[in-house]
Amino acid sequence: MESSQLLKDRLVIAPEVKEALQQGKPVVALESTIITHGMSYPENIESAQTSEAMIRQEGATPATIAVIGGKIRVGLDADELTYMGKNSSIRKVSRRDLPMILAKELDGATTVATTMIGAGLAGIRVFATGGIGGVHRGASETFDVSADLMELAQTPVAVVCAGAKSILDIGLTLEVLETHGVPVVGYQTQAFPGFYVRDSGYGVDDCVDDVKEIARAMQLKWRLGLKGGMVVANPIPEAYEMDPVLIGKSIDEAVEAAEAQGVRGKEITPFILARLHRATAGKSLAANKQLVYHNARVAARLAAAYASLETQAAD
Ligand code: PSU
Ligand code: MN
Repeated sequence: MESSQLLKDRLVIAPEVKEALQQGKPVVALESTIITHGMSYPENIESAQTSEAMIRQEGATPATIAVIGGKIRVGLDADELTYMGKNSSIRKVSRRDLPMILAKELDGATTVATTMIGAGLAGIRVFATGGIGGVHRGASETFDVSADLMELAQTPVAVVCAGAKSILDIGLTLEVLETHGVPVVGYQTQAFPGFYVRDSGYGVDDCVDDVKEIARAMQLKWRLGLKGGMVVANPIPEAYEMDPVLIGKSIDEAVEAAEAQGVRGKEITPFILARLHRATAGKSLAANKQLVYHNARVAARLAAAYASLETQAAD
């Protein structure tokens, strides 16, 4: 089979998303691991639907990405979204898992890495999520470095996120991004955000106040043939920020519990997230939702700015 036919077969772009892309309108990708492994039912569906609604409010088209029945779906309808949200047994699929999941025609929840792959194949350049994966604490022993970072090094998608949780080693995560040539831009902030908190204690390379400037950098990067993505770090709104000391303590405890219980590999991130939500009596979940909504809004504005630059260039 011709490779283009094979791709057509395995990459199913929802009609609404396809039309928006063909017309050069803004589209924002969303991941599905946050639905299956990042939050539990029914909050996961509520959060996914609200994120899509935020993107629409800003005049862009949302495209939640997931693998269903061995096809990469770009843009889910309400039933598909509910299906993902209700099936916590769906596998978390990162780059290395994708070939077998497709070959076996299974379902899979896409991480930041695989969502970037789907977005890249579909021609979507902006993606909103909560936090990216990174270098785990103790990685010098475990080698646990999220495939998200290597994806950012090679796939041309800008990822709007609230930084990364301190379940990770933020300093090492930023080092790896630097090594791989991934720009880390702070949106209206000098500090690299720490997910639940606005400042992780680390800085960003550049602070940008206007999404147009980020769009310009994306366009230049890709026109110059510099491969890979960008991290757009967008801090949680002040009103929803958590107490750094309290959340820091809960995170330390969750990381220790994961270690003590021998949780390994791809199970670590979901284990820690679920434990945190319980330990904070849902406060971390509430913050998590709000920061995702904020990222969705900023991503939609960025996608609009980028789409408008690209249409001007085409005229
Ligand atoms: N960080 C979060 N929430 C999440 C994730 C990360 O704050 O839900 C998910 C994302 O899908 C991310 C993945 O791509 O976890 C990273 O997993 P790992 O550390 O196993 O690479
Ligand atoms: Mn890992």
